[in-house]
Amino acid sequence: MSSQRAVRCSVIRGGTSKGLYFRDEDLPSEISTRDAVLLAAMGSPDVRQIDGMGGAHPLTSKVAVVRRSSRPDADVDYLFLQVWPDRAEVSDNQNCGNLLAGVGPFALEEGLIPACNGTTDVRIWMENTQSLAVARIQTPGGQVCYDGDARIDGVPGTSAPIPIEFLDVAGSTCGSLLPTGNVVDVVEGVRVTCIDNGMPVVCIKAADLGLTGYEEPLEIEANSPVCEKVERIRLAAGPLMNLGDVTSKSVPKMSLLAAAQNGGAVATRTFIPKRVHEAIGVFGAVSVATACLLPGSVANEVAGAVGTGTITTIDVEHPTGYFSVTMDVSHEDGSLTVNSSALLRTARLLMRGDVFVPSSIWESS
Ligand code: NQM
Repeated sequence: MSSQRAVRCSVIRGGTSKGLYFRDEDLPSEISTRDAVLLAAMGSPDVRQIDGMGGAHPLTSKVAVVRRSSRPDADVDYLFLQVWPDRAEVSDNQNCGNLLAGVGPFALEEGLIPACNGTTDVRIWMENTQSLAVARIQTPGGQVCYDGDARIDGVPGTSAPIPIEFLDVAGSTCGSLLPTGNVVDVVEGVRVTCIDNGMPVVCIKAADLGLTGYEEPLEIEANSPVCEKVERIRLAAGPLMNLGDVTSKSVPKMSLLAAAQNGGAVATRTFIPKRVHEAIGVFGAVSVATACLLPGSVANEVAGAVGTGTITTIDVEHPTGYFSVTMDVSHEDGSLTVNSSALLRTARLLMRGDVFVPSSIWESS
């Protein structure tokens, strides 16, 4: 028997992240063995992930597991798994809207669903948050096309556009859009807005932590007093947001807000939750954009009067540009209902083949 086992997978850049995409049937069904295989595939735990495929950052140490869906309203099921670079842990407690962008192309390339001539709408059941997304993939002649003129900040060049729509992500992790029941809470002496429109996020004014909100991510990561304060707020906010003890969880994300600098609604620096994002996560941006529309929220105080119409586009600024979220909302008696959200991503298939893991790990179960 060979000492290494080949596991079929693809490497795809999805939005501003990158990960390994597996068909569900190609991974062990037993979860602890599956996680051991994924840790070995990525080279975790090791800050450099030198013995695996991971890119030594949470944004490049991600996994998508995809299968044909048995749901009548979906084509495929997508499970997102975060493989931590520096610890032997694989977690399913958050969704990832960036890897989501690669799910449609992967499903089509793998023949899990047929492609139309022109564009193909792929209905994706997001298992982590038990909610649906529809991604429109360019498929001229029935082939996935990656070339195009769509540009997203945080990725060089241009690619084929992948518009994605969400109908029902409000409260998908915490149970409600405002999980604490309040628009504003005071946590560890700091005013915050806790929100979940696809991702649990705590919005904080950067100025309340002594920052401008325009610092570079590495500069913020080097500021230990700020990082410690943000983590204390996160640990206290977790149970208030129905997330329980979040010590070793990747949620909630912590978004520090300041007045927009480049014509957007708000500027962000987002802890995910220990590293500071070079951009902002997809559902992170959707949640911050929603908070901007919420009268009385910390984000609304920073953003001012934005998006007064029913269908409105909010540009969330981040360290490498901005992220546009288009939202269909209704306001009634000061409360906000989100009917749908839509945004643009791109993706590109980078590699298809086998990743090798020690056979002993696969056989460990
Ligand atoms: O919020 C980073 C990313 C993400 C997740 C994060 C994401 C999302 O940029 O939907 O996309 O962990 O916040 O990929």
